[in-house]
Amino acid sequence: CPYVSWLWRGCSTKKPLCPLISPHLVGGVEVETSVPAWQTIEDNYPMLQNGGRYQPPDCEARHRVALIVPFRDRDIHLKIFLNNIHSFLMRQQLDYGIFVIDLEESIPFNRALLLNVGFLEASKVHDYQCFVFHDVDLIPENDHNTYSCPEQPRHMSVAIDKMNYRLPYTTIFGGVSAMTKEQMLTVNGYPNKFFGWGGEDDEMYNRIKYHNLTISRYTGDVARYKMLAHRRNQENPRRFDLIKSEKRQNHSDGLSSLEYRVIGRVQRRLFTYIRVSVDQIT
Ligand code: UDH
Ligand code: NGS
Repeated sequence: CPYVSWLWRGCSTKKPLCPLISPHLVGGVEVETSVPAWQTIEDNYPMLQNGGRYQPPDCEARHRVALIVPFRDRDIHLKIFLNNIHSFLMRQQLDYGIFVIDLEESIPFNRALLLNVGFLEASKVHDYQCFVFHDVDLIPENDHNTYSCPEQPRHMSVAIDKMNYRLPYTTIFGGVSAMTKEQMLTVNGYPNKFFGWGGEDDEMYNRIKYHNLTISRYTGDVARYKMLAHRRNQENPRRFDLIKSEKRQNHSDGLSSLEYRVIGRVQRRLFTYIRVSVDQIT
């Protein structure tokens, strides 16, 4: 703290607020699809704190954002995702952390439950205001697609290359979506009972609507994503019945009824890894 400023104004170490529009944005970005070694990716990001956390060095971020990635056995996708997403988020001058949430393999995959776990676990380590629920196979192609949370829940993966950059249906809320802490608490998070593929995002859409919220979106020229190749997982044959029964029960299964055990937690340079187990809920 310079002597003169200390004498006249008191010394403050507080950084100025980051500008409304980051000067580091470049617009369209070429997705890097090579699959480097873990060490190589880590070496690309010496500025990260352990657990995949970052704050802009020269200004106070306007948004504190946790990225929650549901995960099972997609290491190649995870490497490509992290190798691209860190530089993308840094250019947006966010205070962010990346949380990769995995489920014990004896239990059928449950994307929605893992998103709830990620929300709760990330909230324990930092005062995140905004949660971006992010499939590992979607890589953003334009950094004007700001990872922040507006007034209404935001569906972010509007235009995906594999879908000819068209929205498949207007109420879709899967892929990548952002909600504030308050919105997540209002809707009681995601449902916990959707084991297997499909329906959990439609159920979240129903919750959003039930609570008089609406979905917001950036335009498709900005909210563009590349989808990494993978096979379709086993569909959950019960998903339509589950959606109906959630409606009957006023969407009450969620954060408030979630029970899980953390069976592994590792703070890696590029992300926080949390592995959980649950009893299969019917
Ligand atoms: N996930 C895993 N492992 C799994 C299943 C799901 O990590 O075994 C996670 C991952 O973050 C993934 C997300 O859950 O991105 C959603 O699962 P998904 O990618 O299987 O579901 P999606 O609806 O599948 O994206 C669309 C199938 C498109 C197939 C196109 C074939 N050409
Ligand atoms: C719907 C699923 C959603 C899923 C979406 C993906 O049919 O969970 O497909 O659409 N809903 C149900 O199965 C009830 S896609 O992007 O592949 O066109 O997210």
